[in-house]
Amino acid sequence: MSINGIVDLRSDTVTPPTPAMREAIYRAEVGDDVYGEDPTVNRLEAMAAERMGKEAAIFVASGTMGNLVALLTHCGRGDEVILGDLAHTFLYEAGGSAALGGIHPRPLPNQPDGTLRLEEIEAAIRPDNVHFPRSRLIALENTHNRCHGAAIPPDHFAQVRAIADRHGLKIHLDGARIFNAAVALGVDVREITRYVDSVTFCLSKGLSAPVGSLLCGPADFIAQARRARKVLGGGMRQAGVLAAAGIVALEQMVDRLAEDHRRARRLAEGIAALPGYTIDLDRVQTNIVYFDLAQGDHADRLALVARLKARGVLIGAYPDMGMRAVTHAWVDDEDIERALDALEEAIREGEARRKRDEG
Ligand code: TLP
Repeated sequence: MSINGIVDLRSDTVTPPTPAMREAIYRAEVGDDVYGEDPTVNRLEAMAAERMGKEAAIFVASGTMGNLVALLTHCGRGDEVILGDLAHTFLYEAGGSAALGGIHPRPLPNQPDGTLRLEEIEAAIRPDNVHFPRSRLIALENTHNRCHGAAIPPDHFAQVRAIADRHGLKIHLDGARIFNAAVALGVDVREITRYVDSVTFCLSKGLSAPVGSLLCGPADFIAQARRARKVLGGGMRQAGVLAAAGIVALEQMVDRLAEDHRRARRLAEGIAALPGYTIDLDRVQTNIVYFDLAQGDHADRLALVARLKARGVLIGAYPDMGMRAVTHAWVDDEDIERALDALEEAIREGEARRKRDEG
């Protein structure tokens, strides 16, 4: 399959729209969404709310915007959000909630399975004291990107909910890949989302839509979120052309995520069988595969990335996380074998070069 002949495993965000999405985009009925008059956006929002088991939903430009709108709606200036130190919201969203909302982050160590320790959450909640920020929100993530795409089971959310209720806190879930979690765990997505007040999920990752995410929650929360989205410049007018692809994503692209997980597993097992790489197979649960070079530093990773690119295979390299490959709808079984062949050849070439340079 591949994208323009390239096996692009850098992320599931690279996915172009499917032919069915392009057709739906072409045919989309549109109106001015800032007036609430885009029928396609309205339909997508209703579908999203229903799928997440929430009263209402709002279409936003990206996962980052969905999380930011959620945090701005839950918290005021000087309020505190408790979240994982490996959370996407903490690491990769440009500090938006602090920069734009004056929201104070309280990072706790993410466990390898993506969870937070319950006793650490409890201990992080501030007593009412003039010296402290007000603890307002707990933000979780599922699947957990930096924790190797871990799918976190519903009982963790039930336990965090009990703590939040005891202290009058809200819970937001960054569910950018919530459908990957539900498919991997074999549960309805609502089994997870029932424990959180708000959830963001992305159409533009494994579901293959070109643009967009949904923030879902109670009707009054979403009404307020519309103001926060407007402040951020996210009122998108005839956004029905984008929402149309999102509707196809929800209708056609959820159940097939199991295929991406199966291919990620095949890729991971293939890498484990190759010399020169290390991988923890137990941590591969969904469509994200982290692995690393058995030897070498980040410059060696970048050299490997370049050798893979020359073979038409794109893979990510991170100074603190090693290498990452993400499967998605535009990667088929053949592409996985092609990637494994390229990984084998590229490491051999690197080895040969090193020997030549040494002697
Ligand atoms: N993740 C991207 C990069 O930003 C790292 C990726 O390639 O995985 N939450 C989670 C858990 C995410 O992984 C991402 C994107 C987002 C939020 C942000 O979504 P977008 O890119 O739509 O703003």
